[in-house]
Amino acid sequence: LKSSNTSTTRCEIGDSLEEFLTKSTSDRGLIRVMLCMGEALRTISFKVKTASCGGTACVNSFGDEQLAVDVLADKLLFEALEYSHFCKYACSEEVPELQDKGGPVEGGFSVAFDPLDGSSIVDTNFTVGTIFGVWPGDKLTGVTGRDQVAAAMGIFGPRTTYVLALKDAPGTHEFLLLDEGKWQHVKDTTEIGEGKMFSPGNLRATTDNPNYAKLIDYYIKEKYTLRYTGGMVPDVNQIIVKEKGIFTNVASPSAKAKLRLLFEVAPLGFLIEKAGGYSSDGTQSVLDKVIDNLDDRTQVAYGSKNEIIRFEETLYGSS
Ligand code: AHM
Ligand code: MG
Repeated sequence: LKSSNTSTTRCEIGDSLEEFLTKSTSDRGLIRVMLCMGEALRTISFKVKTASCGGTACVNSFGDEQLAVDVLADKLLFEALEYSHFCKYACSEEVPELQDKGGPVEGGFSVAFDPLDGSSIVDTNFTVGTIFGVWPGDKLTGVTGRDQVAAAMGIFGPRTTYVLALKDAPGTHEFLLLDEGKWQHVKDTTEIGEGKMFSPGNLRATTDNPNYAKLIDYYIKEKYTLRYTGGMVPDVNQIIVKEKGIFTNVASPSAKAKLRLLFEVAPLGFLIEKAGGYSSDGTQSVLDKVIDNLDDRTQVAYGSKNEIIRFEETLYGSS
């Protein structure tokens, strides 16, 4: 792995999270934000294992009210950002309003997150995850995904991983949560190659989006392997880990775009593009879309270069 342009030290597989971050960027504030978020992810991973209810608070066998796991994750992430002392505004998909966390504007960051993407599939024991993007200063609107200085996802499956990318360092990097509670650097991804694997979201849109139906027919005819969990975090993570494939979530008049640009699509776009992959809303990279409102939604595809070219050509006849 090549080190960042701000440091001459080589990052190595096996490094701790702190070692990796210190070698990858000289921005102490950003290191602090990423470490604090790592602490929150570790706690969320334990809570996901035992908190049994999604959506609303529930009562345990002792009669105590327990927070639903998505609400708890939300709280832990806001607290971690405040504790970092470098977060100006924090904003969550759960309540899309800016919260002032007291950090500086100059040298500080604003962070948008989806605390627990796929919280409705916790009880079925599917993999779920946290998604977040880090922007410099105090703006989360009027900016694009390309303005991010870092993005990450926490993945709570058979393994707990923290997958992150920094603007200053090449590649997207996977950290594994070890038994002793430390994050260890286990994988770099710098290229997404070609391979017949598809992950098709919002298939109900194929009923009144004939071009999406045509794209899906192509995957079937070409004998692509179907790998879709209904959780965007594991579905996108498999592209980074397997270094191939495509994820689509396409809209139609009757099945509108659901995924949020700020909280989900832009951070995952940053991770995919830093990993050597491509993203598209049908006509352009999702990283070039201006975030006008905190709640903006979009259709999206992530994948290898040729898959994204095919996606754009099939949907709109250009790329
Ligand atoms: P959520 O943020 O409410 O959990 O919804 C996002 C999830 C994504 O993880 C997934 O790709 C998508 O919703 C699936 O949606 P659907 O089941 O409606 O097709
Ligand atoms: Mg979500």
